[in-house]
Amino acid sequence: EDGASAWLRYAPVPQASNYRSLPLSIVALNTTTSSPVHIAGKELQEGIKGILGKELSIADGTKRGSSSIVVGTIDAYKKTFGDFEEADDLEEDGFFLSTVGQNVRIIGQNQRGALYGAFEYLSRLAQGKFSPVTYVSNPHAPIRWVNEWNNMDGSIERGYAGPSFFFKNGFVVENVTRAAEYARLLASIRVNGIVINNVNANATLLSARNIEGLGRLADAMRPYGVQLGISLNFASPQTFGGLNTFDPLDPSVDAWWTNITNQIYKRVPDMAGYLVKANSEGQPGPLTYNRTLADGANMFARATKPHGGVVMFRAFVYDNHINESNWKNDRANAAVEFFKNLDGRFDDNVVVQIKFGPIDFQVREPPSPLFSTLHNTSTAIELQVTPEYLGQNCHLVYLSPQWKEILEFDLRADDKPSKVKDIISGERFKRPLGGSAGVVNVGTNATWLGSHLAMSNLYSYGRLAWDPSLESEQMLQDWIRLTFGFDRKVIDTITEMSMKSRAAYENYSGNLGIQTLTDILYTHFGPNPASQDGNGWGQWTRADGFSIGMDRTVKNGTGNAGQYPPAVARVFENIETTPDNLLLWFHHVNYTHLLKSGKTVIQHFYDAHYEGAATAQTFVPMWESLKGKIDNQRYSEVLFRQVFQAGHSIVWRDAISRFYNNLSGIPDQAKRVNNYPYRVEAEKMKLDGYKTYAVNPFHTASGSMAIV
Ligand code: BDP
Repeated sequence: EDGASAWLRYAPVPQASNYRSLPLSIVALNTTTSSPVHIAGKELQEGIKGILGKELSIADGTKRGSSSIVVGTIDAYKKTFGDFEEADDLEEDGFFLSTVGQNVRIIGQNQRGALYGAFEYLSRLAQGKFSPVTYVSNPHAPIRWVNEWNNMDGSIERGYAGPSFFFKNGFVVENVTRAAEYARLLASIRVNGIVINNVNANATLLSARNIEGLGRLADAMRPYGVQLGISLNFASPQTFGGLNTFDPLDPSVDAWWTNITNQIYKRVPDMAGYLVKANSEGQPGPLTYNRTLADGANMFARATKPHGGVVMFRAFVYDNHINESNWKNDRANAAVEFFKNLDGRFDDNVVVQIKFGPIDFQVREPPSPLFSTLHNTSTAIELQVTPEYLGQNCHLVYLSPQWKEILEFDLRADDKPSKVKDIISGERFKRPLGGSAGVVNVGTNATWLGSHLAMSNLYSYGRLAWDPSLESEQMLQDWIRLTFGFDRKVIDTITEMSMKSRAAYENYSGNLGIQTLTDILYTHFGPNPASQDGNGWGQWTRADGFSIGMDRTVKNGTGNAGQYPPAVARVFENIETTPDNLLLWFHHVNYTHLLKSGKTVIQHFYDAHYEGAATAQTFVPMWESLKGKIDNQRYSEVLFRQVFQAGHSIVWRDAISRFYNNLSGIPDQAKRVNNYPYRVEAEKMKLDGYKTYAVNPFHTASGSMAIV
């Protein structure tokens, strides 16, 4: 198996013969070929054939036989079969599923909901969950989108699974088959929107030829209830439209956007909306003209409003030339500083899309304080499914535990319960819109993400967007059964590896909230702690020979702790109450500072790195124990990645330990750092055709030498 069917394999279930009460036919209450309800009927037919080996006919009439699976919208159902009170609680996109009695009823609040219900029923069957159930399932939030950072030339920013299937050579692709397949995957996890191009957007997306292409893509994804959205380049009226300005308050600019928006909606009448990255990392924006971010966002809001579109305006606004010499400067403060005075000044169809932490998808961050600052503005959380700073799918890192940590965090706004999940749903501050955006970056590689095991992240992203109260392990095991089957050992082993994976990665990369410590200048992949300081990007560690960490206290530091509501601010302001895993995020301490565990910071660094790398070694034999229980292709492709991770975790371990050992001059109590008795250094071997090479940074190879 090459992974292309992901969790929709519809593999036969062993206990299928126990399921005697399967209805005899499928009744889809919509006969239009490209309607989601019709698609749901087809999906049920195909799925049941695979899972239970039974061919069901699809009845095109409106009559329910003596035993059938009925799928349709609540309105269509009532029209055909009369009143139906059981589904009165349905909300937008929600569904009712009942498998009690002779008939299975899958009733959506809308067509999309009916399709979600069909996927839910199939997921139950595929997991051997045959017992009768009746329930309504409604979404936690209306916006459940993915962002795909695809470039027009076909490359993907921070994508690790090959080139784009949306764009090639500057244009939307002709063949949209894979886009439709992806929409099907997304529908099965109840994602309802997709922004297909990079937030660092290219204005040529707005050409007539590309608008036609957007129409093609939207047509391919619409049957799955997935609405298309696009990222915009703020300067388009000037760079693409030929105006001499892109000032959002200039009437000609406003008119230009209205006109282009109308053209797009003419071809894509149900377009989800726009995503905008402005005044961030060199991107143009309203600040160029001394206009506010709200002025910028509202310009797009006005253009999309008549069409029912939303504007996702990113809170990731900062200048990447921050002056490091000023101790008070802090990139983590930027979002609140830029947005706090704009609360209530955004139009109703604007949603501020906030990265989960104050910096940038690091292995551990506190939640962004902006979630608790905006009370009169709709917000969404931005998560990264593509693990840019977390091993780029060459390492196994199951991300759901990290996301849950943020979603369940209680920010105590106005001293009232204020979990992030309830803020982004709109519930806490009574906002009409809100939800999640996951940066996924699938590519043409058959596995979608470049790694079979990484698909648990996409799966759980969609499920959490629908229901953030789900447990990480429960979602993971659903995914394992659907992806690899029922073997107990397979389920237990992949569960154990995945549930240990985030802690392992954190242990051998950046500890105690110091951030991931990847190379910061572009790749964001391997270890390079030195690169964090001495640049304008603001992901600083402020490490010197004696001490380390960003002092973000109000008392002595950058004041960031004070951006949180008082109850939370107190915890982070005080070194005693700050949890160890965020110590260096909020405080600057000596390497000899004692943690709550009784260890010094530096010894914790050493120990954690050895522990994390040791855990990564165990993933290899654990995976090998599944040989013969998983098809050969997926078995060997995963093994390849696990072997790589095992090796790379040692590179991480040694690089970080050596770097801080060198900087602090404090030895490892266990005498492991710089002492590798069993290691054969490549440069010491007899070299035939190779030359030695002094690596930079020095700590990324033992002995600081490599061969090339
Ligand atoms: C950074 C990524 C960069 C993105 C940026 C963003 O390295 O590629 O453009 O985030 O989210 O983490 O805009």
